[in-house]
Amino acid sequence: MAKPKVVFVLGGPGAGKGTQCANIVEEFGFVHLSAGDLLREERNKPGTEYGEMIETHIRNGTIVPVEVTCALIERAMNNSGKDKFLVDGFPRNKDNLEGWQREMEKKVELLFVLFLKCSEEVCIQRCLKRGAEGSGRSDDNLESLKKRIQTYNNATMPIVEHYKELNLVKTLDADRTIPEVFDNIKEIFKPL
Ligand code: UP5
Ligand code: MG
Repeated sequence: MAKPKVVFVLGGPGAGKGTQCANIVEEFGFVHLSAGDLLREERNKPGTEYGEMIETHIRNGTIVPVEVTCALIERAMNNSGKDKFLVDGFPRNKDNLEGWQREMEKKVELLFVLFLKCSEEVCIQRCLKRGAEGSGRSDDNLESLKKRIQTYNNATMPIVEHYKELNLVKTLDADRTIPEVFDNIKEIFKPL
């Protein structure tokens, strides 16, 4: 059997990863797995041993140990019964990358990394707006956002650079409108 196909979707907080993944699902039939959504879901499960640990990381914009995140991603892949995945917001640091390489790299085919490049100001404004509109996310506040941006610059950008060296990164200007960004995305996904 062919290996499942994976596209990593990376970009700063509020870059539009979730929004564009939803568009890709609709038009190209991928399954969307947001690592952040999987962690929030796990956090909210009654009786989970990880709830507090996950919430502390989310509020502080730091990154949950890969053993937890990678297991959630693998389980969601297996439970879906599908074979094309958008893995959104992962891998975001060296620990994530190494854990993925240990556990998953041989089991899947990584097609490419979709990198939504977005300016810090735009990222912050979008998340603050979402918070003001009642997202309920405990990290959509200025204090958490500053930490999320810092982690993104210090820990996640080196992962993007790692994949750039492997010629696997497709970069998009994500400061633009949702349909403008998606037009570019379509050009990338159509030939697949
Ligand atoms: N919006 C989107 N696109 C727009 C556009 N082009 N123009 C105008 N508005 C646009 O979008 C954010 C908001 O902006 C929405 O209101 C949207 O309508 C609007 P969204 O699509 O949600 O952006 P996204 O990039 O998905 O932003 P998100 O906040 O989800 O990104 P983060 O990477 O910060 O959040 P994530 O959920 O991935 O992670 C949260 C935390 O979980 C992390 O900080 C970390 O603590 C933890 N985590 C881990 O520890 N490990 C992981 O592997 C993953 C997460
Ligand atoms: Mg998201």
